[in-house]
Parts: sequence; C-alpha cells; structure tokens
Amino acid sequence: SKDEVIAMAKEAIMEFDGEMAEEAAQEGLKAGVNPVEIIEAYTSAMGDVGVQFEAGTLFLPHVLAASEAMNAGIKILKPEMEKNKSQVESKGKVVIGTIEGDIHSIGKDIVVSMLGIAGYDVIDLGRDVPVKTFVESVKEHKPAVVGTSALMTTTMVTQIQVEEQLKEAGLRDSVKTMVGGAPCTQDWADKIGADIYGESATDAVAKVKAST
Ligand code: HCB
Repeated sequence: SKDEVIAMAKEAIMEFDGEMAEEAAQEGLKAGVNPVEIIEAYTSAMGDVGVQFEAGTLFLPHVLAASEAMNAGIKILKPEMEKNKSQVESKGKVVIGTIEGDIHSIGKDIVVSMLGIAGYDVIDLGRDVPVKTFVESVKEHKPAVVGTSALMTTTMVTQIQVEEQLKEAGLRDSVKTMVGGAPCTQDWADKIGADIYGESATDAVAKVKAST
C-alpha cells in the first residue's frame, strides 16, 4: 500500500540502503503512488539524517550514503515522471545553482529534477557558483527565473550579491529571483528582495509556475 511504500522509502534513507530505496520506488510505481510523494518521503528522511548529523549521532559518511541511497531511488522514479512531462513546448527557462562557497547540491538537484519534469528548461550551473556566473547566465539565457541555493548561514548572505549584481547589470527587472536551501525563509527572501522563496522542491515548482 501507499503507506508501506512511503515508510519503506523513509527507512531506506535512514538505513543508508540504496537497494531498499530502489525497491520502495519500484513498489511505489507498481502501486500507482505519485513519484513526487516518494521523493518527498526520501527528502523528509534526509532532513532527519541532517538533524542527527547536527546532533553528532551520525557522521559525514552516513550523510553521503543517505544521499546516494536517495539518488538511487530517484533514478528509478525519474523516467516514470518524465513520461508525464508536458510534451508541449517548454514552459520557460530557469537558471539555478548553489551559491559561491557552498558545495551542498542534494536539494538543488531535486529542485532541478522537479522543474524539468514540470516542463521547464533548466540550466543547472552546478555548485559553488560565482555570483557573476549567475549574472552572465541571466544575460545569455534570458530565463524567467534565476534560483540560488544556500545551505549555510555563511553562504546565504551571498544571495544578496545576486540581487545587487543583477541590478548593477540592468537585468533585475528582466527576471524573477528565487532563493532556497535549509537556512532560507520567506522573511529572508523579503529582506533581500528576492521574488520567490522555495521552501521545498514542490513549493519551488508551484511558485515558479505561479510567477511565469
Ligand atoms: Co553540510 N552542513 N557541510 N554537507 N550538511 C549542513 C548544511 C549544516 C547545517 C550541518 C551542521 O553542521 N549543523 C552545516 C551548515 C551550518 C551553517 O549554516 N553554517 C553544514 C556544514 C558546516 C558543512 C561543511 C562546512 C562541513 C565541514 O566540512 N566542516 C561542509 C561544507 C563545505 C562547503 O560547502 N564549502 C559540508 C559538507 C557536506 C557534505 C559534502 C557531507 C554533504 C553535501 C553533499 C552534497 O550536497 N552533494 C552535506 C550535507 C548532506 C548536509 C546536511 C546534513 C543535509 C543537507 C541536505 O542535503 N538536505 C545539512 C544539515 C541540514 O540541512 N539539516 C548539513 C536535504 C535536502 C533535500 O534539503 O534543504 O538542501 P535542502 O533542499 C530542499 C529545500 O531547501 C529546497 O528544495 C529542496 C528539496 O525539497 N531548496 C531550494 C534547496 N535549494 C533550493 C533553491 C531554490 O532556489 C529553491 C528551493
């Protein structure tokens, strides 16, 4: 049943078990569970792993193993989700990357996948992306939205520079800006003048849709 699949998906991440994550994905697809809900289950368990990492009860290798398990599961779900992708023309372009100084990419990658599935052309700049690269990419690709991901309090401040440098380049009015990553909040987005705060990948997709 759906509850069993969701529970298995969560357990797989908590147990760093890639095979179990794949099994949850396969069982879920067979049972007709929405793949997005399975990804949300992985993500929620990944959040719990993060909490344990912060508490010092889990260590970096565990975190990496958990994220690998999550990727194994997502790999099974992705082709299925792409079948439902709107076959019509692209909904628009989104440029996204993890901000300068920050190498956390798991959450950003989920946002990239979900936007792709929702029909957007996503230009993924990767991680540790210099502010000027975001600006150049906006100039080159003219996306509807440019999104930054920041997982650390020390790197989220650099999201301000994206706002500023887009203004300096005369590009700020041509694009919507989005911020996300665990330390970001709606308050933070309001404070720095970002147009969209994406609390989760699902939230990011919904808000990008609403603004394009
Ligand atoms: Co990392 N790390 N880490 N880490 N790490 C955090 C982020 C800490 C909070 C843990 C802690 O110590 N308390 C902390 C940051 C503290 C701070 O704020 N200053 C931290 C630290 C300090 C570090 C290092 C400096 C550790 C060290 O070397 N001493 C180092 C960073 C080096 C650097 O970046 N320069 C480091 C390294 C690592 C890895 C490599 C082991 C690994 C990253 C692997 C990778 O990404 N490829 C890692 C991880 C995994 C974490 C935790 C445990 C989980 C992050 C994660 O993937 N969450 C994290 C603890 C935590 O966050 N609670 C810890 C799961 C994803 C799915 O959630 O929030 O990223 P998410 O994304 C969501 C959501 O935010 C939204 O959608 C996603 C899906 O729903 N979203 C967006 C994300 N980006 C968006 C962008 C948009 O525009 C819109 C929506």
